[in-house]
Amino acid sequence: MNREDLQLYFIMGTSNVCHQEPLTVLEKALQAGITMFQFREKGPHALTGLAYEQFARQCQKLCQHYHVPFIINDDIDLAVRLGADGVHIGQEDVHVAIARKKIANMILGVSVHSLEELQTAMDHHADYVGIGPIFATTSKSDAHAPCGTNFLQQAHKLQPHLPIVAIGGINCTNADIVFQAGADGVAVISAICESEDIKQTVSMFKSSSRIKR
Ligand code: 3NM
Repeated sequence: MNREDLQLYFIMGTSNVCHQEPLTVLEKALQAGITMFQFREKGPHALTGLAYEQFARQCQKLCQHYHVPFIINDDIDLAVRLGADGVHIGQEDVHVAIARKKIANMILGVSVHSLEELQTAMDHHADYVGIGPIFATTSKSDAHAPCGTNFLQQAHKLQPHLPIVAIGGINCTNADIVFQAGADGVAVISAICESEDIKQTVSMFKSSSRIKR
């Protein structure tokens, strides 16, 4: 994985999309130039069983067509079964060491909220870390309180070679703040799922990323 892959990291599940077909939204986002995709099927109405796996496979096929890494949230077994490009985990869900063991050659992304969690992610060779929520978000029911950019700045200074993606409440107008704070990329759900013009939204994010320090 290159750190450039994190530039505009789109995350989606069926519950994040209301007015269009989820696969249509994903394809528009891929056409517009997202650089990474995370399959995150969560929430009370999330697909399960066969429908869940079929939807994951359809998302994977689209990502492969556009040569964009396909990452699965939390479900390591599904990622292995599908031959996904990687997995993203929260440290409260599964221990990083266990995840790394199961997916030795795949991309491993890990959420970190403290210096201790950052060290654990480093110790077990996470390929990138996710830091957030930077701003308030309504897309994750159990999100921590917004943390602003201080921890992001601190993590970037301590580990300048570690790829970092910022997440939580990020949109076209505040993305420049997180790029300036040292993020390699922004991970977004609602900014793209709720966009009326995905192509324009993606290009606005991409111009924000050019001001990275
Ligand atoms: N993880 P939006 S915040 C999936 O802080 C997720 O770890 C977060 O959605 C974290 O771009 C979040 O709509 C939701 O705010 C991001």
